[in-house]
Amino acid sequence: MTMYFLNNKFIRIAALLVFLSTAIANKSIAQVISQTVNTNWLFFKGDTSAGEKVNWEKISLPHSFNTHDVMDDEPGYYRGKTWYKKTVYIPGSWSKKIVYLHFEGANQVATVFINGKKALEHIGGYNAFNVCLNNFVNFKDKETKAEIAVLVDNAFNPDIPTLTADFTFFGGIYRDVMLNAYNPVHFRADDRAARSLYITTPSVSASSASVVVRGEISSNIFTKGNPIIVSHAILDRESKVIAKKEQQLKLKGQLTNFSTEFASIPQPKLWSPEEPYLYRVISTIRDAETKEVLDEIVNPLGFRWYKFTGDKGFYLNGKPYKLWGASRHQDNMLMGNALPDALHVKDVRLLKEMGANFLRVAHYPQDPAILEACDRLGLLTCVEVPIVNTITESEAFYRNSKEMQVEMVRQNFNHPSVVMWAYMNEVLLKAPFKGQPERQEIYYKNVVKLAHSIDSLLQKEDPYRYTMLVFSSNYELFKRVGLLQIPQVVGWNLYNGWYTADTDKFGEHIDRHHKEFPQTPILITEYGADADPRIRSLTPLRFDKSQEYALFYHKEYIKTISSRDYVSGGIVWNLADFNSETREEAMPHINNKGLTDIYRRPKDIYHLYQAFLLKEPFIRIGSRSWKLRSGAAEAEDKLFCRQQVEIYTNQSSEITLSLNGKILGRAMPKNHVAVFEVPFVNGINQLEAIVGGSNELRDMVEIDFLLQPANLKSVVLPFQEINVSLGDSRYFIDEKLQQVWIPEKAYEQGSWGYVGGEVFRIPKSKRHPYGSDKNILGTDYDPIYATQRPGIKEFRFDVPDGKYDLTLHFAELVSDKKREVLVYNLDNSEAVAEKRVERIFDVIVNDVKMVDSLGSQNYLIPETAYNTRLFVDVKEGKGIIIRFVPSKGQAILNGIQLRKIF
Ligand code: GCB
Ligand code: CA
Repeated sequence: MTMYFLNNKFIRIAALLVFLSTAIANKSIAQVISQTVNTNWLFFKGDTSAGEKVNWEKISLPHSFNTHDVMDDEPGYYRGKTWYKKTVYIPGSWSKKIVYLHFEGANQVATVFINGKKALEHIGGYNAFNVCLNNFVNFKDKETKAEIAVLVDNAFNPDIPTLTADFTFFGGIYRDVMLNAYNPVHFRADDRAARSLYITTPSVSASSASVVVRGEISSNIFTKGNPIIVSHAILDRESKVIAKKEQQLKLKGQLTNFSTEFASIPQPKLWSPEEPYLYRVISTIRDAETKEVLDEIVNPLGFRWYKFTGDKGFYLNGKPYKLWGASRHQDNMLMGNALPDALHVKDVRLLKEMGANFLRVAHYPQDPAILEACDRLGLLTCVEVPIVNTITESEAFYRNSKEMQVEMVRQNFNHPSVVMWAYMNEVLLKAPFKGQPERQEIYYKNVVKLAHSIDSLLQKEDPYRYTMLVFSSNYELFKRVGLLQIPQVVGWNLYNGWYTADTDKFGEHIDRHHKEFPQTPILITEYGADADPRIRSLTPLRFDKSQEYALFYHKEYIKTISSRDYVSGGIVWNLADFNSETREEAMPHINNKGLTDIYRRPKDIYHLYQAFLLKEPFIRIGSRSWKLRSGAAEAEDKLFCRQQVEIYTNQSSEITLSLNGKILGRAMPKNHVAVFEVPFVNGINQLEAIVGGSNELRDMVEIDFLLQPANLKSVVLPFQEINVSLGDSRYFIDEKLQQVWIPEKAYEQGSWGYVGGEVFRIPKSKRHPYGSDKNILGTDYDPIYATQRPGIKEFRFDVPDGKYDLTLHFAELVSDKKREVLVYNLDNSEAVAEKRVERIFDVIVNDVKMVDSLGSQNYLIPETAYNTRLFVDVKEGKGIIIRFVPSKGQAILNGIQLRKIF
């Protein structure tokens, strides 16, 4: 008996083991296999059929073919056909699977060939697309090869947004490519390349939330009529199942719909930027008979409710909530748009660490890693399609625009961070048909018609989120044609104080809109000022590209936005400096409006926002990246130079600043900023700022100051070197050479400076206070060469005797080269035609004609840098006198450097 029982028990245990192991085996079958196929691709830049004998380059994805040609001095970059190819291996164990090749994005038209057959053409550079391999490959029980070739073309195409914009249309397969293997019965994988499973939360409150999960299941004709069970489990952060629903369905053949509602989840933990609590929804398909798991998907779920209002701005989870954040482009220095996920995530972190709560994913949908990070780290977002500046009045353009919109919504649907979909950016900025008013009215009508149809399409695709259209400053026009009245939220990109004078006009603009349309919610979707990370100024001016002007500008905007309840928030343009190939000015090809530079190193404005936004105690000494400084000693016996330093903090008590261990003074922060005059000494200056009593906070920086002697013959402070930018009132920091350029000044006895001439200004320029706005070719030191002193008579240095290294820098800034109106020029002024100037002059150094007949006939090629180094022996206490003697036109000088050798 005992024996029998034992045996029986043994059998039962054995049976259980068998059952468990098959259950585990079934589970593992259910796991969707999703793997990247990024390595070992072959690439060819050019127009050839796949397989032709050409030199293929070995590359890995993500890949762009415009990483370097967007930075060189040649205008334009490659926009045309390229080929990518790769052999993909389908293992024998996948012979019964449905296998998709999934592209996260390729710019901008991709045609995929599988084993030589055209499988798909996808239009648009910023959404995913996929192709089912089963239609082209005969899977076998042993490994099967598939030859993949992709024709990627980023040529201008009038039927495809974006047509023109202030960013670069990098071509390439620049995001991940995956192989995804499913069972024949699976959640649909080709709903515009999205998995067809859409989660909404129709009602959420602190006490209860509802959840609806709907979608489609794909299967084949052989499974028609088979019963399946679709279940959805909601798990909290601890992976505890808090709700579960299942429904039994019969497969209909190719597609079977499902929809499940969780009517009430009690006391949901809410998602917010401060507490981004994520639940997970695990959705499963099982065979109703065998209970075998056929497919399973996990999605994030966040419970939050929100509204945009006309009078009180945005509300999150029942409370007024001001949005602060930035827009973001997806490129990086010399990488184009081809970034590994880690760099995408890093950007989201940067924004989060600034204290922001909002990311505008501009001007196009970005890598999936972005929204995943926003869900996880807590940032609200909006995503938009890249209809920028203009449209084409063609059926194809309308169709492509709408198709992009649908792809965007479906592919990014299950992200709690997304609260808005947007669809046009400054769309009347470059309206065609200038001078044909009647034709232009028709164009406006077509834009309005497209806007209407996109807006209603969006509301149909996703009734739970807001629609937004983003406008530039031309209020009258947008209102008159009726565009302003279409979206649920109006986004304003306003640059008063940048492209146009006067920051005060910003407040007036939005107040007017609010007065005329009090019901319409307003978000400031863009504002910003260029700040070249190398340029500093103690006398900042609009368009001088200095970090200091950007600070002034942002302080003004923060004030205006935060003092108006009706404004939903302020979104800075842009998180980081980004590539815009057509740009010229101080840093050609780069838009410098970032809160960080293109390498993601924070600028001062980033720290200003930290002080303004962060909740945890914060203090930072401003201009921390201005570590190399220079200036003249106040007097021969006053061996210091006073310059201003700002301290940023969110504390409201007194700040103490000390220099090299000695207390300099105390100041109360006003609007998060305390200002100190620091008497910098020659060499290392250690600054330390301290705030607070018991919870003391401190910050320290070391600044290397090159103090110029007041009298160059000084023995206590001997002259070493000096770098001066002519026609300039800024400082230029050259980190590579560890040099600082300082602004020009007029000559004073005992010191240095120019004699004669005037500051170069662009005739009739409404923007640049001085200097040229051109890309100076052959140099990275554009700011030095773009400023100049025409008519200069002399430059003098009253240096002591010795041997000197003297470098003179010149660039002809005037030319008759025809210039295009720059795409990004928001003040819409035309390029002014110039007449070429002729000049010839000698440079005479201490009575020796060292440069004979420099001029337009030899080295002074318009818009091109020219410099020459000379060696000077100074004797008999005469110092250096450089005379510029013209024989035709005026002499010029753009920069000068002097270094004592011994
Ligand atoms: C804008 C555009 C953005 C530009 C920005 C600028 O209004 O929306 O794409 O980059 O201005 O910096 O000019
Ligand atoms: Ca200069």
